[in-house]
Amino acid sequence: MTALYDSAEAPKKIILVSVETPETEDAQESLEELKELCENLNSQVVLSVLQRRTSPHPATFVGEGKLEELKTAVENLEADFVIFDTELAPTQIRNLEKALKTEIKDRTMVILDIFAHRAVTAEGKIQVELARLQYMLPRLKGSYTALSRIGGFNQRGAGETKLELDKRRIRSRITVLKQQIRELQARGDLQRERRKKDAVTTVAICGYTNAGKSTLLNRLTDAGVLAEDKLFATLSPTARKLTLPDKREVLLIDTVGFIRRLPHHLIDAFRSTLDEVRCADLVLLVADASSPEFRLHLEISEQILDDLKAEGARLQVFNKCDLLESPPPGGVCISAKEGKNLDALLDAIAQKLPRRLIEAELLLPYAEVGATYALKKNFVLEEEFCPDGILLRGKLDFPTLKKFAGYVRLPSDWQASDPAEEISS
Ligand SMILES: Nc1nc2c(ncn2[C@@H]2O[C@H](COP(=O)(O)OP(=O)(O)OP(=O)(O)O)[C@@H](O)[C@H]2O)c(=O)[nH]1
Ligand SMILES: [Mg+2]
Repeated sequence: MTALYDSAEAPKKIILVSVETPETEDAQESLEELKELCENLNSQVVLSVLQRRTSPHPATFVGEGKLEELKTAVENLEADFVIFDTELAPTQIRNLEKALKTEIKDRTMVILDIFAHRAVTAEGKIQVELARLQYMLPRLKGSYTALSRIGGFNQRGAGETKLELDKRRIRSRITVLKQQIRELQARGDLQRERRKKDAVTTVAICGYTNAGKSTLLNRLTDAGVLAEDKLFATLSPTARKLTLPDKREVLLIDTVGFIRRLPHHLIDAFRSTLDEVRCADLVLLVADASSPEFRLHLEISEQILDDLKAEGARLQVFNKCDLLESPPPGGVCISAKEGKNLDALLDAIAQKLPRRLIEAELLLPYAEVGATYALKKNFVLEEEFCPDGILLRGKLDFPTLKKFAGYVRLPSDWQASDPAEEISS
């Protein structure tokens, strides 16, 4: 399995193949997307083939006749790869390699190649390596060159014993990587636990790849995150503090993009990254509204969020509205690039975010009595006049709690990590 690169070398010639069945009605759109994925890896698609069948052929994905056509096309067009828009079974790869006499890839492999190429942080690299190895392990026999991109495995001649040895090495590498990922996950859990204790509210920016998520984070917080016109530019989460119009501070988190048929190995391997999304109080579902497919992109993103069991509220954000004549209905329309309508977005975020209320007592000296009016109006349930001040009991939000920190008396059994009662603000 040779990886595709987006380097300066001559583009690889590629033939794309898909099968449309009654179950896969979006085959054409998915094929277009695969083409874009390949072009992100410096490849030139020389032919796209879509076959309609009631179901994919179990042995070769496409039917016999189509296979013959493909064989001729590979020869005539001198294709370097034939890429199938699906996740092929190991035996299908073997059969296809034998029949077409060229290297075979599938959609999962292309996505893994992109991720491998984009991974910069140590965390990203571990996650991608695990996903790749898990994907490759059952496919090793069919494609012996699979190991060429993985460090630490030297390739001598092929052979059953060597293959078994490599498999064992890969398995033990997988065990090591899984352990490292568990540690990352534990670190993430700890961080979230601490945030919860400090009543920090988190907002995750999610959505299809290239929707403008990193651009939005940069625009709102000067984060300086890499934002580029390429798929999966961001793999590791970046968090920055953001102050909302109502003075609340939240943590805004940019993270990995989604795509249809996101390989499940990647979802598993990126669990620690995706935990940020799963646990966020609010998810901003950003879509590129200038794409004719953006409603579908939103649907796919929502589906992935459901699969992840994302807990937070959701807010649809239609980005790139600078490219549109009239804004589409149903979401907050913005232009992250041009900074348009961001005030409305911030207001919508504040409105959607649950306000955490913490039960507390305040012993306010009589000199501070002026503050009681605002407090009583918003939070106070009871008041009592004591010799050294007014004792107020009620539920406060975190900014107020911070403001009056010097006067606050929390109940003795109160713990900051208690799930504070939440109401919609
Ligand atoms: N016209 C226009 N382009 C935008 C806007 N927002 C982002 N872009 C462009 O869209 C491309 C992708 O932006 P990113 O911010 O990297 O997108 P992303 O969602 O973070 O993408 P991944 O990290 O790859 O998932 C870049 O070329 C941006 O300049 C916008 O409001 N209008
Ligand atoms: Mg990004």
